[in-house]
Amino acid sequence: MEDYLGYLDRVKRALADLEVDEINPLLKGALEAGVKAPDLLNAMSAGMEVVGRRFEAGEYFLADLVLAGEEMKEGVEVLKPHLSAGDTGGKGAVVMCTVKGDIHDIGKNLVCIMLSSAGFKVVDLGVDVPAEKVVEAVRGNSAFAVGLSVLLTTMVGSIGEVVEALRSAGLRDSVKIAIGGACTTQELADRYGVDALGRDAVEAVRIFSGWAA
Ligand code: B12
Repeated sequence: MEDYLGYLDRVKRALADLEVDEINPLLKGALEAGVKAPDLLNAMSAGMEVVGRRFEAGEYFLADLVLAGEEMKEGVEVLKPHLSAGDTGGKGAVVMCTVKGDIHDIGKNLVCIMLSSAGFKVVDLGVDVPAEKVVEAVRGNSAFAVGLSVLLTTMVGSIGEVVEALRSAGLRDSVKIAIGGACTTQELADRYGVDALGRDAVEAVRIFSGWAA
């Protein structure tokens, strides 16, 4: 048990300290030792939070953030085969994206991975996505829900644009909408009339599973 937690702690610290060459061998070793992939994903996420705090404290710079983002992506590639439970997307389709004007995708990607390993068909539209693209994807995939990632306070208006576009297309009543990301609050969710706010990828799975039931 101590070993198990030890692995998680080392993964978290490797990401937080930007030890680029460490992370992949560490993840592989941990998987071989029987550490579960979702736990490793959470450990990386916790490491990323430390990176965010260090950036805010002026200890890290933008280049460090980019490096951490790359590290995170590479790590996720190692974990991916161990996360998807041979999923068939049987729980229904969810459209995910980062809203227009925002290019942060680390959190969104984590949510996508967790949702698809929970059995959803995830239609990931990427970053900086205009509202019309969301409408098209909902229609084209008969999606029952939309997940919007928003990290920039200046871009919260993009949430309203998606809600409005779905309403104009006559789809708002058949689709649930969740938001998440650093700058989202319950106040914001209420303001734009979205159905849920999720704090992390685990909560995202809980929210969408509740709607799929
Ligand atoms: C990494 C990072 C970057 C990287 C992004 C790399 C990438 N590929 O994503 C780079 C360097 C490119 C970047 C750029 C910028 N960034 Co930046 N960035 C960050 C940082 C440090 C971490 C974000 C992150 O990845 N967190 C880790 C992930 C795992 O967490 P998460 O995103 O919150 O996601 C989790 C949950 O929120 C939730 N979740 C997320 N989405 C969703 C969706 C749904 C539906 C649900 C249910 C849940 C959910 O689940 C996720 C997993 O647990 C944050 C600091 C912070 N505190 O967030 C600043 C931050 C978001 N950035 C900020 C800024 C200002 C910028 C820039 C404008 C900087 C600049 N001057 O150029 C640009 C923006 C460019 C643009 N147009 O988007 C500000 C935003 C301030 C604000 N409130 O508006 C922050 C808060 C930093 C700060 N304090 O100044 N950034």
